Amino acid sequence: MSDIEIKEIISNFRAEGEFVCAVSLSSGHINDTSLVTMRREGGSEVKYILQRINDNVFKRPDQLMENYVAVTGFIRAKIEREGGDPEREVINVIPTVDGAAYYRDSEGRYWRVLVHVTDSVSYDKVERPEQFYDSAVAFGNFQYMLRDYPADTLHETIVNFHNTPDRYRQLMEAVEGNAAGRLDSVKAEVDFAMARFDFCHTLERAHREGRLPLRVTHNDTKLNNILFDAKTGASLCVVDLDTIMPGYSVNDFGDSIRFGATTAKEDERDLSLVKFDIDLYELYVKGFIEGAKGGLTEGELEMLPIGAIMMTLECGMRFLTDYLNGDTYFKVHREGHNLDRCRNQFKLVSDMESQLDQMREIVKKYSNI
Ligand code: GN1
Ligand code: MG
Repeated sequence: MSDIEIKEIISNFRAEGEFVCAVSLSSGHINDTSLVTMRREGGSEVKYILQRINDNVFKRPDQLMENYVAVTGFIRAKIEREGGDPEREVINVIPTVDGAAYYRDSEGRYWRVLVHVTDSVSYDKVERPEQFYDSAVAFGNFQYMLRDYPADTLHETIVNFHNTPDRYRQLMEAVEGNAAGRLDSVKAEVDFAMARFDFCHTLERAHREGRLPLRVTHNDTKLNNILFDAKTGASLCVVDLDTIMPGYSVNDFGDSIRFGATTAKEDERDLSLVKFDIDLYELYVKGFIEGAKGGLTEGELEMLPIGAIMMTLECGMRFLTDYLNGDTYFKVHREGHNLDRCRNQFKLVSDMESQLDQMREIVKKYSNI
């Protein structure tokens, strides 16, 4: 997007200062994000995050922003009460000049502006083990902070988002449709998923049987959705709140393990470099349980390892589905990108399955189940 376009869009928000420049940030798979620099009178600079909300993925951006504002407001009030720093420990939404949470341009596109947290960084891969531990405490604490949030007032921004049986069904539909004509090249991956049809139902079953409660969950707990302080290295806040919905805590746990407890990035093609890292898993278990401050039930603790396998399998199936559909959902940056991501995730699933007993032992070590 051009600077001129960005300048015009941001002028509709209560952002301070005059537009200086914008750079595009490309790590997300869904929304388009730019970092915009503005200059205040007097010369000091202030930075904002401008995002175009992907309304192909999020059908109701208005509801999404309603969740966003309500949840960040709820967290901010708690931080203020506890004497924290509400500028750095929670994301702040800049309203439009009319006081709305998002702006709709003449082409019908949806935009939002967030305050950029100064001197903050995020990581696509664990660089130091402590980062992963800190992110675990942060996500565990996020769960804890929202424990008394009225979950039934939240909109379901993507229906059935982490409903694994439904993701399986979507995969079978994509296999059936073979829209991009790629089915022949992914027989092994489809078989891999089909062999786990029954497993896909494990969490839904546990929920029906009363062993897994519904919580307010983040649903995209990747390491790169945590901001760290660039100077001290401490974790600051949880970002990317688009998919906050009622869900299972074990899935929030599991998505972090999928993305972080591995020896390679999510799209590494050389599978000999992709291994489940059980030491990082252990660090995360410790941090998540600590961060949740005793708030997890016995059933939840027992099912943490299953959550890890489930989220990894589900994500792999989603990548495979998108590959079969012709890459219509996730942003791709090279030929076969979604298939590479799928194979990477399935390799991790196999690793975790073979270490399930150890994964369970580790949970026992840090909890009293
Ligand atoms: C997407 O937008 P981003 O990159 O944080 C996706 C997640 C996937 C993830 C895989 C709304 O997250 O569910 O786990 O890619 N978000 C949505 O990296 O589908
Ligand atoms: Mg993200």
